Amino acid sequence: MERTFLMIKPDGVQRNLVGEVIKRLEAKGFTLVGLKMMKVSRELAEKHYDVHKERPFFQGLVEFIISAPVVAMVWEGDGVVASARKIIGATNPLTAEPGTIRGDYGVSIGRNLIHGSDAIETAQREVALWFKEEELVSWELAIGPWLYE
Ligand code: DAT
Ligand code: MG
Repeated sequence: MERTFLMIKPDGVQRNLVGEVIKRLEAKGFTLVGLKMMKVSRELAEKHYDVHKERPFFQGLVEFIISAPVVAMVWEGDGVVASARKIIGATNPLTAEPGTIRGDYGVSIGRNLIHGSDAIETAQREVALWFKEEELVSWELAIGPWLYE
């Protein structure tokens, strides 16, 4: 089953949006299979954002991610990688559509509340980077037949 990695960034935690984010993904019908609050180490933040290491915002981004706790999550479901990106919205909250998390709650690109894996291969890498296998719980939604034909 497809899985994606989502992280509520320090601003999302400080703004008390943890419940709101989880609510949206749960209500959609995806399954939460991993969840932990953590202070992120510099090493992990740098690895996570490795693709951006040459960008001018990289250092500030890493400092921000390690500045306060985050909530790391793994969600499961058919098409969850792309669908979660839609629920999250565009990178810049000012252009993100209303109805998306960033579109509803954010005003600046450096405070866009949440991270979501951008492709299936990225998701596999990020899930493995953030979670140990034993921290992930496979379980079946009892309402499965009411979600999937
Ligand atoms: P996304 O988080 O939508 O996948 P990304 O991978 O392009 O976006 O960038 C990772 C994060 O880096 C993004 O969530 C916020 C920050 N960021 C991106 N572009 C930025 C910019 N021009 N200025 C400041 N921060 C930026
Ligand atoms: Mg990205």
